[in-house]
Amino acid sequence: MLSEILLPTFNHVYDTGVAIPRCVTRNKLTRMGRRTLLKSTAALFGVGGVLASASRPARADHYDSKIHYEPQLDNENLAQLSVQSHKILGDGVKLDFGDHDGYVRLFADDFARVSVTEPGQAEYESPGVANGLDEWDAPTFGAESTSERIVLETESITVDISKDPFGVKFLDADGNVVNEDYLDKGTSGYEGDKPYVYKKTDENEAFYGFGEQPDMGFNQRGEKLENWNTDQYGYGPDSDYVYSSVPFFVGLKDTGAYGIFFDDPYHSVFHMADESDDYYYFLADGGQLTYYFAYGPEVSTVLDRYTDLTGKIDLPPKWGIGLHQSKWEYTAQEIVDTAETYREKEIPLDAMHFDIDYMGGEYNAFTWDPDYYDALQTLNADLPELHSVAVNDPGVGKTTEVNGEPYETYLEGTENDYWVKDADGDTFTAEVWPPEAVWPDFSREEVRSWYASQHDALFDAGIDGVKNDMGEPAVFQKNEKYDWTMPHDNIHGVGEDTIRHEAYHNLYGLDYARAAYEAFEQYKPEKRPFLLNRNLFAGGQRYAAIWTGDNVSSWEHLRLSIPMMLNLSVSGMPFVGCDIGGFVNRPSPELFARWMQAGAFNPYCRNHTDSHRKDELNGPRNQHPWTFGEEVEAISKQYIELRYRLLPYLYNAFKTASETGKPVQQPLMFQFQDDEQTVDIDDQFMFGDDMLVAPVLEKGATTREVYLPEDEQWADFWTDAVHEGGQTITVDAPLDRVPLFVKMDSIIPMREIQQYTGEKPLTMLTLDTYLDEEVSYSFYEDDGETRAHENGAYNVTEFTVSTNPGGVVTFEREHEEQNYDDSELSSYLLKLNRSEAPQKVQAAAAKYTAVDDAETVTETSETYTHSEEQNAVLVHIPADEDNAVRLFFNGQGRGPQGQGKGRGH
Ligand code: MIG
Repeated sequence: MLSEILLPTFNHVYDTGVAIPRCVTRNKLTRMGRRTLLKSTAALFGVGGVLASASRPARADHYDSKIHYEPQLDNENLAQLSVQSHKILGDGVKLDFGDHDGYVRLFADDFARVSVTEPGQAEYESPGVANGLDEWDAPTFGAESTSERIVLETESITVDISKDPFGVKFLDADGNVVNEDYLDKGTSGYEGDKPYVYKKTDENEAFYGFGEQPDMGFNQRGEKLENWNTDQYGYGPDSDYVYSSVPFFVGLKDTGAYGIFFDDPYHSVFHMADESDDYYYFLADGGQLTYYFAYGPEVSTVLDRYTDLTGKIDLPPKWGIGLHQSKWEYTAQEIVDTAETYREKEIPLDAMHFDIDYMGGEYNAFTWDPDYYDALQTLNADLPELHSVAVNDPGVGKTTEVNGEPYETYLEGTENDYWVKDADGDTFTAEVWPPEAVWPDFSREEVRSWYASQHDALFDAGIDGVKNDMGEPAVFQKNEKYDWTMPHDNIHGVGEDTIRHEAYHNLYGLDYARAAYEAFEQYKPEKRPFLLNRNLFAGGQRYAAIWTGDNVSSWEHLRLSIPMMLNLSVSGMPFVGCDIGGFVNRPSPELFARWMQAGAFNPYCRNHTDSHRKDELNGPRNQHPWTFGEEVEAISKQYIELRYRLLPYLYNAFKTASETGKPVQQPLMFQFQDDEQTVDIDDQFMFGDDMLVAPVLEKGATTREVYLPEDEQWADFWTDAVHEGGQTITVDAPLDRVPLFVKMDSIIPMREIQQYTGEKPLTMLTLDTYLDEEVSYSFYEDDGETRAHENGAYNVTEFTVSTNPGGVVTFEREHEEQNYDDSELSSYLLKLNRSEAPQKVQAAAAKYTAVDDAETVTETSETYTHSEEQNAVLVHIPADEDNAVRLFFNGQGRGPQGQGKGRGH
């Protein structure tokens, strides 16, 4: 019974072996009142009066298994479409199937869309699409038809359409079939209301993407994947779906890569050769059959096209990619204390999160609990550089007053009739964090703008960023078709434009993000937004970063986080992170250290954990770097510092992501798709283009196997040893070491450690250089926080370092763009790794001075030294040096070691 929902039960035992208690009924809690409960809970757990904030216990439903409804096809009843007539259009062809229409549109010479519609119906473009058909210029193409086929041909692809049965085949310019309908069961079309497509596959084809999937494997061949946004507390590899939906995937086979985006927000299911090695298929519970096909053959081209369609990320503010610290049910004082402890311990930190505890009354969005409001003022006064992020929930408390004041959000929304309706057309009311809540109908533009305008309550208080939670939307109730959300027959929209919840469900979070994004445009137009969403649809990357929700502090989840983030990255969402340390339960010291080491390389880097309720049962009260003893603290600090040292490199990777959709955290197959060994690797990744990270994911491990992709040489970041690619090596990985490699011929731009991203201007850029033959790097710089870069206020400097005959290494820099006037970058510290001492260094005829130690080089322009310890040459080059700088080595060709292919260490 709904009214007797229980607290967490012992049925959920995580691999820490600790069960979560089920003891008190919800009814009893309500009767007891929250404050009483807090006291008694605190007494029970022996934590004294520390739980000062309002708190309602985690709900049983969170832990319960949910109904699993899954749309399925009746295979006996598939469509048999055939083309009866057709008409060539300016950008493709219109097909007449009699009872349906069809369109194949060419968006670009390597990008097409296939739709099957009701007769006369327009082709569907979901709100996930940022740049629809109108934004593209049709490519030049040739069209031919015979009685059997219609063939459209662009410079890159041929679309070969068979008329009877209707089937679509994509070929590359050499005539190889890249992708083709599987026609043995019928044609693509509709089974009842369900659109579907069957495609041929062969055994060697791999599949990636599919948005947020809680699967241990990265390659999804052989898997069934579903998309239905669901609040899945403590999800695991057996969960059917989690918080976000991206019905897009990349197929990789001998002809290269291609992508398919099934633009249908209904509950969708992808059967990726799970039933047969000959075919895969995808379907949805309703909606229109519309999918996009992007031809590679490079994975990067596919992602670029897909994000041309659905949008790229905004370049984040720098503080958004520093470390964030968070916890549900910090007391107000703990938020301040935690931030201050970071500073005392000199562990870099950019942002503190205010979880829902800050809200006034019973979790009323856009109101404040006075204690938390005061804490924010204290933080902003004492640590003005620190940023703050407020967690928001879409459920608006059905109450006319909060803190004795009129609750404007509820009152205005009600007056304007902005809430989602139930099947009868009445305002839908249910429990979420507020005991009775209503939900803004984000499908309506005026509701989004109004909702955006509510954010002054956060921004005026001094909040900088927003984390949108619970937008699946999560609702604390069971239903007929799907649990823990709205009933599927709720209604969104007004007038002619109404749709049922099940048609809109997967878009709710996207439009929630869109509304919050608009809040930044309304109130902080100059600044870049920082918005983090749990719940998105395809295209959500253009509004928000994403984190993978309520993971668990377990080794399994540390391992799981990597393929989850990689597949999100391949789904157009490169600004991704997981709760470092795990959300549910508490990690062991070893697990925390390993997670911090891996998490320092997450594109979005946040330590976050669950409420105090489970502390006393499952481990320490908090999950801070210093919670687990000195050793773990030192390790955490070391890796957080490394992230901050790598900030110029990381920020540049974000810049590229914002331009091309390229992942910041890349699966190995992204750059090395021709190396078959990489296709299944799900426990390693590239951090940016040049660093390979192989986190330790096993309890007790002190070594780890690392696969190094072929046709490259790889330098061990810690030892400088160079290894040939195309082999698996075993490396030492004591607790303080994450295996880390740098591709030879790369420059990693780095800087000094800061306590937060804007602490010190960038005056000296270290160019950590791993030279084999020649390397170039384009370094991007801007103010890191405003939108001025969108109007050109940025600099791009290209560095080239090359080896030349006669033992000369040449450094050159070229200013490619110089429109950011506030740059204070005045020198480069060239660090040429794996090098012996040069005889001399000079720029044109001007000789640089040899000095004894690294410190003097750092301080003095036009000097250099050789460091035995670092096995590197350091050269201090002024930024206005227009001449090439040459390093002359003794004799013939005795420059950096590792020069020339195949020289090991
Ligand atoms: O129902 O705001 O995923 O990050 O701390 C749980 C409290 C609500 C779930 C989020 C988590 C957040 C928590 N929220």
